[in-house]
Amino acid sequence: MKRKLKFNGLMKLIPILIMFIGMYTSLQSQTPTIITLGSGTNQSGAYNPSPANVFWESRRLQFVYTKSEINAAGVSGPQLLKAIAFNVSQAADKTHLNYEIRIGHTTATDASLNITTTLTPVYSASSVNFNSTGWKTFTFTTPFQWNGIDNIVVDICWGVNSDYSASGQVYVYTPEVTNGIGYINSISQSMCSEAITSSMNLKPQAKLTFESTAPSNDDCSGAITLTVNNSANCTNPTTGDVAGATNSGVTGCPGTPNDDVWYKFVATATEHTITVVGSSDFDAVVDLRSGSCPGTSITCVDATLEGGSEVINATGLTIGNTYYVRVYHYYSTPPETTTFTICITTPQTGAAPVADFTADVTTITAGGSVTFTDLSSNNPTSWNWQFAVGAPSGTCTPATSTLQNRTVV
Ligand SMILES: [Ca+2]
Ligand SMILES: [Ca+2]
Repeated sequence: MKRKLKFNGLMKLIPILIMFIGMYTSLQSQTPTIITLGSGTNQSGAYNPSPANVFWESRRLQFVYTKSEINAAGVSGPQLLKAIAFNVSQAADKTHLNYEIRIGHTTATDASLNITTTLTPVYSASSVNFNSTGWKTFTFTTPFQWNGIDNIVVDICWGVNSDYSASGQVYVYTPEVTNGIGYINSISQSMCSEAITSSMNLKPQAKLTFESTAPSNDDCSGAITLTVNNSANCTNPTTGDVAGATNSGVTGCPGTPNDDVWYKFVATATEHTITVVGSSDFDAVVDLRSGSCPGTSITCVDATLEGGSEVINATGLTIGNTYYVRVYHYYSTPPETTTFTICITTPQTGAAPVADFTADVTTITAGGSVTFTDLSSNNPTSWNWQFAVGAPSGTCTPATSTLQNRTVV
């Protein structure tokens, strides 16, 4: 009896623990993630290049944070990079003028060469002071959309400052990183457009603030409604995108669903065809589900590779019921192209349509109207109504119609 009670208590605890873990995971995906890159007590030096140094009136700097070190710190892209902070070890006693931070994607892993990639301006200020030690944060006016694939180059320039001194240091990677920072200096003109010419082993420690860019249909509750095509032709495809999507915690299909997105449709026939066509690098996995969110899997398909078409021929559907479709990229690493198209069509069974209809009233007076509603089976694609008045004979308006449903006077 005692063992049984203990067992029951444990069984109650497990769902509560699972609930808390679930809440924590969903909260985590909504809030910014701040990671710290680099550690140790090495400093950049009173004369050397760093984001805080004021020994030269104008400087341009470049340094690279790699995808692998960002991933290792717990962030997988694509994500929005919203802020960067540097750990000031010695305050600068002069002011930086015209301070610019630009960010770009690069395959370079260090600053040994001038990096010529497209740079996005993310922060600009007419003056900046590194007048105290500790973390100095720059919150971007334009966040940078990191693709999650390339490394990130940070490009900083300023000047021309009105004065200089041998001050302004930051903590750098310890042990030192070869070619950790690239630079070019001037005492008299802005270096912002000049190519980097030199490098030192002084990669600044940094805190990067990322934010998830999850799409609205990242979870089942945000499933996007799809238009059902009533023929076998797809005239209303919907374009989807898994960029920024996260794991919805639903298992049971092939591959890694760490970027699944959700759709839903209302069955208008007992059979529908679901077709998902991946873009060039997108290897789709498609999961058809019934019931309330997240539902129960009816079937998964994963018959083709990148850029292929995945097709589910669903049968035995209940007309009027809502079905969910989950789509994701097979691999755990993000695809280079994140989009696909999805379409719901209605196969034509080959059986001839059987005409049937209903009318809202069966007895009317002269001048009254009747609404006829189509009840034909086997998915007719066209209609041809002929309306006439019996005894005493007369005419209807209209006398004929090709609409599916029609009101007649
Ligand atoms: Ca998801
Ligand atoms: Ca596939």
